Amino acid sequence: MTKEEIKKELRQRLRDTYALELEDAGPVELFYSLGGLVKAVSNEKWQKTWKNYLTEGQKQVYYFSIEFLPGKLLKSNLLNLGILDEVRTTLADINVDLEELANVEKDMALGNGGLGRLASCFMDSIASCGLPGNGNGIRYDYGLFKQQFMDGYQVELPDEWLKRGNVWEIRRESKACDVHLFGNVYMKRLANGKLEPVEENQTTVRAVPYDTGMIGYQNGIVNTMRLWSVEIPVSEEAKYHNLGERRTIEDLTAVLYPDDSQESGRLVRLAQEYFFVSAGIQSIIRYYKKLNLPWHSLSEKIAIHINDTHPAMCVPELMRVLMDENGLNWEFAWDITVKVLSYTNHTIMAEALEKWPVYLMKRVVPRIYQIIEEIDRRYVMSMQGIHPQDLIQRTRLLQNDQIYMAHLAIIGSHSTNGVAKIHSDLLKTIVLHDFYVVYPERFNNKTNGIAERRWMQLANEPLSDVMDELITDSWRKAPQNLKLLMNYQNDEIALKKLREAKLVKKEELASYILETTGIQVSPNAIFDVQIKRLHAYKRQLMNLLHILKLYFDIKDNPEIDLTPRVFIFGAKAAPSYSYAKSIIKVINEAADMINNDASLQDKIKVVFLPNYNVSLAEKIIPAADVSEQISLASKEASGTSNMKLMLNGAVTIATLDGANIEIKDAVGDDNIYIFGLTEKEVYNYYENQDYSSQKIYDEDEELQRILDAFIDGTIPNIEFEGQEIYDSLLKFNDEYFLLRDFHDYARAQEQIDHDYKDAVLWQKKSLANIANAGGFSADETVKAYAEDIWQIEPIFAHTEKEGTTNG
Ligand code: CR1
Repeated sequence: MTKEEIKKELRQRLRDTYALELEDAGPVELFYSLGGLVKAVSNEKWQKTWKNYLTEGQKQVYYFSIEFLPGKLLKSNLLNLGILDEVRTTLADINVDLEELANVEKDMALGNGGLGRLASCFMDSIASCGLPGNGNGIRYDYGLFKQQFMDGYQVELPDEWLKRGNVWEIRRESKACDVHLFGNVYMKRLANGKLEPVEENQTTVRAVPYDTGMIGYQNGIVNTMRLWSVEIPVSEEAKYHNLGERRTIEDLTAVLYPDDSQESGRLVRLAQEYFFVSAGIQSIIRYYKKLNLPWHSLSEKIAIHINDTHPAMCVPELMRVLMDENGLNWEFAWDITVKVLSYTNHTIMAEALEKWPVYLMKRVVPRIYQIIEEIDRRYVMSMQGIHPQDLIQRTRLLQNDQIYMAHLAIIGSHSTNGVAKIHSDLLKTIVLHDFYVVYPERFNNKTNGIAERRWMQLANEPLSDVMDELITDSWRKAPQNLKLLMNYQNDEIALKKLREAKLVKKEELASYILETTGIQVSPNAIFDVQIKRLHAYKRQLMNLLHILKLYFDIKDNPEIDLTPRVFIFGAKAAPSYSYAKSIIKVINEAADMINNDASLQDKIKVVFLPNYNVSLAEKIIPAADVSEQISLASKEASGTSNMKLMLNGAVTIATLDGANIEIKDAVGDDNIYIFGLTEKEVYNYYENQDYSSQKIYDEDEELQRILDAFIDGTIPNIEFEGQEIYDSLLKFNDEYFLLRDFHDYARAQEQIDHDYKDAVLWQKKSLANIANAGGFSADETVKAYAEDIWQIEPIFAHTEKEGTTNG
């Protein structure tokens, strides 16, 4: 598209939709008009892509996830379509700033954290690698809550992301389907002697899909993310003349459960899970039937991925559709189901491993429960004589009137993977060891990855420009090529350029901090960043303990030689997770105390930025010098902010946990700061039960002073929260070993303080991090899924073989 064409199109759209001339339009009208234009450009490719999949009979994967966190899409779509620069300069010609338009868009925040963002990085990478893959999820009316602080407390406001409408989606009413909930089911004997399930008194809801194009990076591919929204079917409307009853149905897809740690136990959540699973499976089978192939070929055309256990009902639902709706027998349907499905585990935290009470499952999806019971019965039967009784009992689906959803996903699929090497090993050796004994061939590792396009090309243009200059722009298509940067490790001019690029982003963040919080920070200070969900195991509190240590150090010795540091936090706490909310409150109060104490001479500052989300991450990450990855070893399955921060040249301070270990291997010991207990040492404590935080406290004056600050009035306004935290660390024996790891953490921090003073030394470390981040590209991750688990091929490879080109 030429500049003139872009202008002409924009003018036309502004007139048609808003009755406005270009000159009179505001950012909102301009954003929607530009969005419409972008959509028109990508729709053509979208249509070609899906028609191509259909005619070529390509095997496709469907990635089922209850969360997707795409963030804003305007710039990402422009980048991937290859028209970002043209559009930016065209707008500049008419005195419009693309950034201002981009800011109009609301973040699509249909997820809580890492799991949802991973799903969206995968969508970007799947399309960018030319892989035939689609997302399947829920179109929540309200995304993750908007976080504000009032008197230091987190308050949760509704996220009205759809208020102005969503330019990217297409409502596809013709692809809607019915989903049945509740009622009862019994088995009826037919004339031929067969048993057939009869379902009665069900509630039927309509699942309407909204499709969003997932645009590949400059390759002509546009895949589909399909999100389902609930509606009352026209045929049922009369039943819901009562407005209250209407609402109960419409509420099914109203909100995202803002809780990634505790299973909410709510009926609506279970109904949500079944809703998007059933709609997704039905639409896939409808598509498959168009291909006119025998059932045994299903697994050659379709792969379905279960992202964490929330979509685990894919197992019984696919069985139901194959048997009840298409007449297949159990054995045949089971064989197909296992071949089609695969599952990723994202956590070993017990509270996040879903278990549903039998009574609830029976009530919400009675037929699905029947199938689950039968899967359980057959599993137990098939293992008799092969495995010991106690193992069979531990691995079955039904235990203590509960359904173990991870067991369902493992038994009903052909692949179970963890998300980093250590995590996958822990699954095999400890958490899912019994299953590893039963199905060793099903277990594998796929270390998480990130979409460099968003986290470097879009989020950090100054750094991207330096890259182009130093190593040419080949890294934009092939992130592995970032490695070439290693050639500049001893090039002082290159190092200086990298430092200057970082400074630009630090200045931008400093202005943002001033605007949003009123806190003045110096871009010359170390920007030390911890951004992730607020959770005890992630140990934001240990970060605070160290900040308090520095506070006392300065108080005791105002002349102390500290490199000025700004500690930056971004984190939302689940609304029901009161301990996490208390941590937010104490960090905010400590921040106030520190930021307003002139005697500290700005040596340390603490900033808790509200409403951490994808867009805020794009502001913080490029400005970070230090990346805090300090979870208790064994608890963080992988982490992905660690990869994004590394890519942007932050140096990591970390425990040997999740993907930190692989980051350490990639950058080398000199370019990362490792501290703390190892996973083995943690498990030793569990085994020997000999950890005593009280003992550590009693023998350690420094820790006494720091912990006492929570209850002796040193930190103001935290009478309740301070006591709660103090008790968690002493009375309740410090579940995540903060006191045990504290001094080693402080030692590593002191080393950072020291090393940062040597600008060249530091910049070398930073460079090594950028250069070695290519290995954590989600492109590599999804290619590994495609080859090992889904058995799907890129469309290019396919079309090349056929000798055709692809537009
Ligand atoms: C893990 O805690 C991981 C992401 C994506 C999270 C985090 O370490 O990077 O998944 N797990 O794999 C999760 O949200 C419900 O579980």
